[in-house]
Amino acid sequence: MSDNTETLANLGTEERRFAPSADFAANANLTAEAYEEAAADRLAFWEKQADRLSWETRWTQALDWSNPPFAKWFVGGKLNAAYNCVDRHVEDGAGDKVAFHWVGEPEDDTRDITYAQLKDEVCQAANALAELGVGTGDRVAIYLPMIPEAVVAMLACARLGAPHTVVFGGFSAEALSSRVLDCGAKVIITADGGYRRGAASALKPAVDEAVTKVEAEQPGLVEKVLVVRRTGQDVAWDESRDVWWHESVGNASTEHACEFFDAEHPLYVMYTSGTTGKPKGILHTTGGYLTGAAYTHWGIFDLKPNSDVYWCTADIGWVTGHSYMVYGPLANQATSVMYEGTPDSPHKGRWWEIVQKYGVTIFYTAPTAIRTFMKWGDEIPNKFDMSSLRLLGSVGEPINPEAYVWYRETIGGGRTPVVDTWWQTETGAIMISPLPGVTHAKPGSAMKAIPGIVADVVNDEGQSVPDGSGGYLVIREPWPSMLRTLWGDDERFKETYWSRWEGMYFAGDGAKKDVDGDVWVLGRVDDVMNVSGHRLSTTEIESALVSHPKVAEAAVVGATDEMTGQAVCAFVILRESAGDGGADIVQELRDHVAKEIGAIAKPRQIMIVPELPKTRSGKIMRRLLRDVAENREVGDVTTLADSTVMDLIKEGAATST
Ligand code: 6R9
Repeated sequence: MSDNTETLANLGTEERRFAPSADFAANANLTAEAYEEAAADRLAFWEKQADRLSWETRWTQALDWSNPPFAKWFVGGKLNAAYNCVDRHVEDGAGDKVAFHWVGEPEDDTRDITYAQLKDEVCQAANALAELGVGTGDRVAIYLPMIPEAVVAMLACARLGAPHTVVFGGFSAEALSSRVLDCGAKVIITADGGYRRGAASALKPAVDEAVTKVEAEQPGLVEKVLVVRRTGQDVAWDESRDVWWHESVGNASTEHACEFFDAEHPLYVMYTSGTTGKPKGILHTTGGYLTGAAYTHWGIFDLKPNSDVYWCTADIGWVTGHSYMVYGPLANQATSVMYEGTPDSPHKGRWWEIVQKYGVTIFYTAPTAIRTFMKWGDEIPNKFDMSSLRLLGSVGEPINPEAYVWYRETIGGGRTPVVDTWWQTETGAIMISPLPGVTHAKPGSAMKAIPGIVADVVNDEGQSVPDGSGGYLVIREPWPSMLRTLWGDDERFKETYWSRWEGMYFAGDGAKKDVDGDVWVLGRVDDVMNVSGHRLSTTEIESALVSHPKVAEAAVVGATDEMTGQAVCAFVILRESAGDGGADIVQELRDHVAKEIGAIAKPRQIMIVPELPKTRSGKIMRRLLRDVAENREVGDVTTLADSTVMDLIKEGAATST
């Protein structure tokens, strides 16, 4: 990436800065001193963070890095993750405190769950799972909608030392079976169905199909399927295998003595989605992971456990749902909102209505959602009182500066810091982010590695690039919540993340350091296009397009081009207020990109489309757009949240180029 400095120079010239208010800064959990403290003695800093947890046996060594890249953190320490998330808060007298305000998709279907109730349910589920034969080290697959039982199931597994693998409820039977086979899960926890956009949709048939597939490959692997009755719809039933949750968990004792496990005991396996090839089972272990989740949730979200109401909109089947809906907030004794449905059901103001009703103070979502709300227009959020909000977060993709500013102004009322948090399934917890009480944030930049993390941007040779240049984003030192390996595949772990440069973790993102040394994540390196020998970032052009007042959302891909190597192809969703954009919309947008970035970045082709293809975790699947741009048969769409969008896009593309 050494030849790209001239084009990348356009990114990061953002002049706007958003500083926290004096009041926010004065009361912030994390202060600027933390950078110095961590730089002076990184391991001591992490040991201090590990002290946020309750340990049955204290560790003897903070880090064992004698066999890199296989790290051991808090060596010799013993703890139980579920105890840390639930029991200890009840023991501390917080049993009556609400852990979750659960909001079901049907409007009157809500439930407040206190820490004491959560403890009882987790104990019951742990007893029931033990009864079904789940012991320490056994794997359990969880395939559930966003209902409280999903959290209970995860914590019950953690309590037993049985690593869970949560599979997003929208994934197919195929995806479920491949994950069950890969990690060898003996029990699957599921539901009859869930609610989506006002209707019950079945889940159990996908599990039945998955079990049939698993049986064909590894007979007898799946011993039991534990089924939550959520919708009451009819289900096929296998008497020898299927067990109702309300019968087994419902009748189990609320007393369960927990065992304490080694800090490095596996906590969960999370499969990464959206890419081709066999899914990668990212393994997280107990002590380090929980330390990372608790520390970042406390520091980056500035959590005040006795006054905040925190809401992370991620699905539990995604790593963000693990670290910032379950483990981080519960370890910190937070009160959270958990919502089952989609943002537009039964109306497009549902999220803001929930913010108003529960007085949400901290809100964490993804850029794709923010851009969708931008498209729907300000009138919708403006109808609700959201003055309780004091901090906003973003994760999952680079956030375009315009979306950032809209989020801060329209949702945050111009008062809330916005933390743009960069991290990955593999990193377990936030790595690069503004500190909400310290950083003068730039819209579009994740800013700096948080205290305790040593990140850098390097060139092809692995050398640190100077400020003002682009390259590859790497992490130079191990950190507690790092993945420990890929489930059952140490070689692939080494090869995938650690082989490019000696001693550095690299997981595929390109980034730029601006003149101040702040980091701008450019997206996956395979999203970096090469047009006539110039490297252009898809994100940079998308941001330019989104900064046009008629544009709500844009996705850019590099399509093979005989003349230029790659050519820029853009797919654009217009804001509702822009109507059809007018007869000259394509020319107008091309000129706008030329003005914002330079003629080199002018899209060869701009297609006005009604939707973009996204994975269930909200990432745009550029691979599919590339198929359209290159006039190819569209490839595998099984990981799309809605597989019909490709038809809409192809129609749109045919009429608008
Ligand atoms: C947490 C999560 C990881 C990839 C990552 C990067 C992209 C995430 C980002 C971001 C720019 C941010 N990403 N956060 N890019 N700015 N704030 O999303 O995990 O699903 O594993 O995705 O997402 O490309 O490499 P995961």
